[in-house]
Amino acid sequence: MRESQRTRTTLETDITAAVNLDTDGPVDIVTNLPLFTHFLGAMAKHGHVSWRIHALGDTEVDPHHLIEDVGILMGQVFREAIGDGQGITRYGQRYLPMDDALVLCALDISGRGQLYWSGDFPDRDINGVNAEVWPEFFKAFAAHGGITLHLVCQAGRNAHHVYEASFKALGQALFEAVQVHPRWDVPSTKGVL
Ligand SMILES: [Mn+2]
Repeated sequence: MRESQRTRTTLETDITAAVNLDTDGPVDIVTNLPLFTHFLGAMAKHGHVSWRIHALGDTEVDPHHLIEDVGILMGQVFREAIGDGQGITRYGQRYLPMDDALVLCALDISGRGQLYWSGDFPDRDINGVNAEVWPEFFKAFAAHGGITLHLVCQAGRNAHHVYEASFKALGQALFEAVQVHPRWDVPSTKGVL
């Protein structure tokens, strides 16, 4: 089984994150920001991966700390679970529609973590959470997961739909990228990711 777990406690957040890439469940996500819990649950459900995340953050200050730090920890356990990447597809992509929203996610488990965020992501609050925090999650996850991550908002007016579609698209693209082919070795001409 490709799995990993980590706990990280700072003065701003207290987080335990665990992943198992080789099973659909359990999915167990608890945070003190229900909207974020909802989005992470969608990512896990549609990613067919067992994510267990228990996270508390100082959201009374700003949801930013919680959202970024969960991204950091999820990236770290993902990278540990992938290991040397023996036999993985490496690339994954998904166009994810959700009513008016259409989001493209294309990613490469490259070892070089970087978010490329483009298109017309709505700049509107959802239930008091400012839209500027969402790219911070994806940026932290990409950086610490060693993932080249493109997210492109192709269409969408409703912020809830667009950002939920982004989490689902990431889940689905990751599912494709982590699939293992028994005949493949490490999918890099360099021999390492
Ligand atoms: Mn929703």
